[in-house]
Amino acid sequence: MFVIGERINGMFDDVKRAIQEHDPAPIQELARRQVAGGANALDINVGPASKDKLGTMQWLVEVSQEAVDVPLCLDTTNAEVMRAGLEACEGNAIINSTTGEEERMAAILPLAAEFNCPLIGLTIDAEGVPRDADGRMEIALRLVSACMEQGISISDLYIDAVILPVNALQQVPQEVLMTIRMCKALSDPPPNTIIGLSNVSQGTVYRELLNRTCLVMALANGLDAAIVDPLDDKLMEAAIAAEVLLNRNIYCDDFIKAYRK
Ligand code: THG
Repeated sequence: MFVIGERINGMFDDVKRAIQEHDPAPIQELARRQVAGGANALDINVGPASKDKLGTMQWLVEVSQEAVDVPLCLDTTNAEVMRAGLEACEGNAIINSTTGEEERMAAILPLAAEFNCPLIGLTIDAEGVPRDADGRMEIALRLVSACMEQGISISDLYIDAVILPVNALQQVPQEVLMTIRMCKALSDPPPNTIIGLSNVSQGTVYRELLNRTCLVMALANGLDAAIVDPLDDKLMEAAIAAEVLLNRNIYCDDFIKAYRK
């Protein structure tokens, strides 16, 4: 599984405070700890409260890449903020994200082509998140077609079936799991699949238990990547164990130690 660390997000109080105080230390500490915990990339999201979203995105990119060497996953719906983040990236970037709406794809897809980077496509359109897997697949197909038209390789596309809090709509996780499975038959080669895992447990008790159970189920359905909290040891260990059981990693007796750096 390709692990994208979720913690550099202005929705967290510690990150919000660091942004307000313009203090790079907490951001860089989170960057290092997430990579040490197994993150292959870091999500960068300025958060809902940020006034100067463009400047904050650039600053978060600059301070994060001083601390670590992994790709940064730029998490914004705003094309100008996305471009500013991409221009600030010295290394590889991932675009997070576009929806399947025409105007959104028209603004974001050319950036993926110009900066030659992977792209996350949410199965959301003007009506929002579809009720079931079929609705999500319709939008996924639109995203695949649009990428083909723009000359973006489908192996650079990550379809996000949009997991939502299970306490709000309990049937969502199974529709997401089915979408993940169905994506593998969408094209040849198929797009990759991803979820923003922690959404599933927002506002619930036993958050970590729901998160790691959901992640294992998603992996069993073919999930390729996830935006997760890599500081959650039990989550990371469950993912490693699942990948051994799914024959995605070669088995060895001390596999947890072997796979965690
Ligand atoms: N898909 C894609 N990108 C995404 C998401 C997605 N980016 C954002 C989000 N969803 C994934 N990241 C998070 C980060 C934090 C939380 C959930 C998802 C979270 N935060 C606490 C909360 O809301 O309760 C914050 C409170 C706190 O602990 O301080 O749960 O789906 N492509």
